[in-house]
Amino acid sequence: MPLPILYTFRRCPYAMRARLGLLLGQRNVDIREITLKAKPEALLQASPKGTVPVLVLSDGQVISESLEIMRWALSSNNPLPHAYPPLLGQTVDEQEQIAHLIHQNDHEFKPWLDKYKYADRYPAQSQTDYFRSASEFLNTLETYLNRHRYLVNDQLSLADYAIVPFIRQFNAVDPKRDLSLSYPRLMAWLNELTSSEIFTQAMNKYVIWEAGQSQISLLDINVTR
Ligand SMILES: N[C@@H](CCC(=O)N[C@@H](CS)C(=O)NCC(=O)O)C(=O)O
Repeated sequence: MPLPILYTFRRCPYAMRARLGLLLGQRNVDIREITLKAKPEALLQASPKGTVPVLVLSDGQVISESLEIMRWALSSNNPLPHAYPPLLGQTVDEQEQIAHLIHQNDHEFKPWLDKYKYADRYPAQSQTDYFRSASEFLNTLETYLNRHRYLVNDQLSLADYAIVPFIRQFNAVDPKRDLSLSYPRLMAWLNELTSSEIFTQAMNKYVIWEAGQSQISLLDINVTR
């Protein structure tokens, strides 16, 4: 049975989210690292909208949303389902909180993050204004982390893994700005998650895929290091 294929781009936080989900679920995939400037034909054929990540399952089914890839990776037909209820939320309330936080990240925070990161392309407001607008989400996360160790409760959930690549990107925009002064809990959370083994594994660098290249499997990290 061929492995599912993951089209991915290391600098894309959505793609990192998918890679984290697949690692959490211990789902092996054939990694195809791409660049957005030269998207391979095979990716566009699988998913004409042309965003990454895209997962092409062995039966041809295509999943082209990062959160759905995470959920697929942690779904109940997984060989280790007992490990996942805490990640997916154990109560309806937790499940709703996870979905709500990720929705806020993707639809409110991410557009501000892009403007803050590429402020020169968005001259309507200053970079400081974009920083301020984006910070509203950081305030929300800091409040949650004041209540418990991780975003939803004292255990890591899908929300932590789905959001951390975006906070990492935000924090990297201006290394001179010390976010730990205003967001001490959030920055401690960021450090903890980004120094974890699974994150390091997700950030592994791969050569850009070319048609005909031999398979590189996500779980076989010795091949890729
Ligand atoms: N909602 C999508 C968003 C994915 C997305 O926007 N990815 C960006 C890269 S971070 C992309 O592929 N953009 C296409 C392009 O820039 O051509 C998901 O969650 O997977």
